[in-house]
Amino acid sequence: MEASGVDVHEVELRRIRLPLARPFRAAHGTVAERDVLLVRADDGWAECVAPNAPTYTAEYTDGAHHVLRAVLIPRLFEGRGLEDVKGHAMAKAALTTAVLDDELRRSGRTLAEHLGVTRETVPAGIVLGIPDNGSMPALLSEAEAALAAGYRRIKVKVRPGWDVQPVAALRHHFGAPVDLSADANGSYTSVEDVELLDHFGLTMIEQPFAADDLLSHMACAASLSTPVCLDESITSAAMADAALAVGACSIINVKPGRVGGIAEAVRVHDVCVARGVDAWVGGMSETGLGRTVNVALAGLPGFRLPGDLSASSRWFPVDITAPFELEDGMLRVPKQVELRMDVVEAHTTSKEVLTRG
Ligand code: NPG
Repeated sequence: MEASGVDVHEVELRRIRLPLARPFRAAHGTVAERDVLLVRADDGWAECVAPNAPTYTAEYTDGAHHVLRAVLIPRLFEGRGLEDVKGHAMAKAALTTAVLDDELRRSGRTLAEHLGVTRETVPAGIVLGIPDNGSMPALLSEAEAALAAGYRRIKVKVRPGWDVQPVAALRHHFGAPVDLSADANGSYTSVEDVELLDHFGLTMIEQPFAADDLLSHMACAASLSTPVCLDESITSAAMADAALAVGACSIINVKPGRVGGIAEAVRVHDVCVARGVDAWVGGMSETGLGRTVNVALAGLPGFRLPGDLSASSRWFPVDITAPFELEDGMLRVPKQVELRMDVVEAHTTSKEVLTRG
């Protein structure tokens, strides 16, 4: 499953700046454009999902760029594994995914084929950020447009002070059948505050407490009837197994970048299947390149809930691949994806190539 990279001759690190369709605000900050690090290993490409700033987890674009250049790529060229390097999951994921993409291109296979995915489409879900000035009409009209577009699930970003009111408004406005979740990105410090969200028939409450606060998640999962989902806390298959074993959550959000690559993401999926719990694929406002990985992965049978998998236009007016589009609330599992090199070039802010030997 893990790509070896023994044959890779050169690795390119390219930074591009892509404006978002509109600023996105969550408990971990506001982003108006993405500073994306693209990694090319010979003919294979991957997107490093590290955000601009280290406010979601510790990783961020400049840090990932540095560790790739100074540590990970030299190790790849020396034929040493990346396992001895602690942390830096998103940087490792980008490099191993680029190497895998190179191997798949050479063997003419798609990522879905590599993963054994046979589903042709996966359900799409959308995330609504915290609107400017906490405007409720703005939130409701965004949700309205999302449902009209066919999204199968709505997730709303919450934080203390922006929680009960938006969740109640969405539930009241759209009624019980709408699949609604809330994501706190670790912004709560008391179980009582999270309990206020327990009366709206949410499909889940995601990551109410800090990533390392498993005890509060256990207390929360025990006291709420709404299922608790973990995102930032789940850094590996072992953590997923542990969090489920101690009852810190009953649903897991899987992001290949957050867990260190596609192979580990599959292992997290397998842990969820073995424990019979629901899982879904998260998103990090990826370009079409990262979205390709997420949508293919979401085709695995254990991903039974709609993920944070949106049409490209939700995030980018101009994307670096052909855009993903909704088809009756579903996204098509991609075949081979080509980069639009003219768009990549037009948005490039830096480029460097490291060569073996
Ligand atoms: O649909 O791609 C998407 C974005 C989903 O809200 C989303 N992601 O906290 O999970 C998150 C959040 C995120 C975005 C995290 C960017 C980090 C970076």
